[in-house]
Amino acid sequence: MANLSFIFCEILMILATILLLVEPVKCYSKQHKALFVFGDSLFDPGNNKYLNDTKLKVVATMWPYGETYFKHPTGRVCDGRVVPDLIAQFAKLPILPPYLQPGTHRFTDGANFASGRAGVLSETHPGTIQLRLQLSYFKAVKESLKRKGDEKAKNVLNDAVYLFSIGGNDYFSFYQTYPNASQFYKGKFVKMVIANLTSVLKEIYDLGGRKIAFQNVGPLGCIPAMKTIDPKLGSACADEASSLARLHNRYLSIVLNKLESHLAGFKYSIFDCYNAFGDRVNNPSKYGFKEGKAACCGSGAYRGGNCGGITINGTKLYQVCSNPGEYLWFDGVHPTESANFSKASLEWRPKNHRAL
Ligand SMILES: *[C@@H]1O[C@H](CO)[C@@H](O)[C@H](O)[C@H]1NC(C)=O
Ligand SMILES: *[C@@H]1O[C@H](CO)[C@@H](O)[C@H](O)[C@H]1NC(C)=O
Ligand SMILES: *[C@@H]1O[C@H](CO)[C@@H](O)[C@H](O)[C@H]1NC(C)=O
Ligand SMILES: *[C@@H]1O[C@H](CO)[C@@H](O)[C@H](O)[C@H]1NC(C)=O
Ligand SMILES: CC(=O)N[C@H]1CO[C@H](CO)[C@@H](O)[C@@H]1O
Repeated sequence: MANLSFIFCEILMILATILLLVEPVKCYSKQHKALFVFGDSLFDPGNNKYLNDTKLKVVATMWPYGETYFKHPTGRVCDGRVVPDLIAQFAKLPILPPYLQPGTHRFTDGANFASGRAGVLSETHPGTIQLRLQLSYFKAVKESLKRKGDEKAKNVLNDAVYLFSIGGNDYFSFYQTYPNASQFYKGKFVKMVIANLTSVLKEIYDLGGRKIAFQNVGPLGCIPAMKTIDPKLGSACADEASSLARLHNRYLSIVLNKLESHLAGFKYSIFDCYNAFGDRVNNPSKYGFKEGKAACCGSGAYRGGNCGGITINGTKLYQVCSNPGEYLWFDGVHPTESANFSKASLEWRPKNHRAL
């Protein structure tokens, strides 16, 4: 099944907007802040189109991906904009192009390195831009900014917001390989993912990054794809998969808290995607959705598979809903653009966040 991970990011969007805009504007600089984006398909604006691996390339380059906003497939695994696009628009920044897109880039706006199917660990879907490779691209961006002057580069990097959505693919792969792993083994795996993630965060700090905004891992067991993979689930979620996300999220907040107390100037914020999304799956109408369990596009139980897949003699093997705005999920794994910011201000609960 396709790219994994998760999100529901309306709240993160608002949060990051607040981070970008509310901080007092320094008088010497009229420039907006940069946004650096690390992550998986939930944040990928089309980087995978430029990968060498053809299997990874084709994902989301077919209709109906892109139908709502861009009117053509862009490589985003969504009907419209993904979260970093919306955050950029909120913050009056241009939408960041994929980092791998050929041509010149204005890195003073930031860069988006996210890659569908990517994970924290290099073993997770090799061929994607896994987190360490994203970090090496960020280092190259820093070098490029330094050509405009060290001080300038330092200011851009210190003031920037670093957005993350990562981990879902590591756990989805782990779950598919070891559906019945023991508590001990699950704990070991989560600790390994977190240790790798922590070392990347420390390097970003050493390179000048200060403000980190995380979307935590969503309820993996509740994606429509899970119901297609295991039809016995019916409308229920696969709790074994979600339990990995819960464990990861618990460690993630501990680690970020530790980093904040040890590293001068380090600040973070977590959008609790797990609970925000879990609640929408079960109570879609509370949030203005008609359908929280089945996807808009796909085949099989709950349309969990094969969105945008092959056509045989003119007949598609999947169905597409006519109003993605009524659905929480666009395909078996990814939310619709409508899982968007409209109600975000109501949902934003400051107690769940640490304002940057
Ligand atoms: C694709 O392959 C070329 C040639 O091996 C290599 O230079 C390039 O870095 C690769 N691109 C990516 C995104 O891995
Ligand atoms: C995992 O455990 C469940 C019951 O808890 C069982 O039905 C299933 O067959 C097991 N799967 C594997 C691959 O062992
Ligand atoms: C990162 O993950 C690899 C497996 O991909 C593991 O061997 C290594 O020990 C981890 N690194 C850290 C710092 O934990
Ligand atoms: C597609 O159409 C051709 C010609 O009508 C036919 O020979 C072929 O069997 C069809 N393929 C499938 C998979 O239905
Ligand atoms: C479900 C939902 O809230 N959809 C909204 C998403 O945002 C657009 C505006 O960008 C609204 O028109 C939708 O109603």
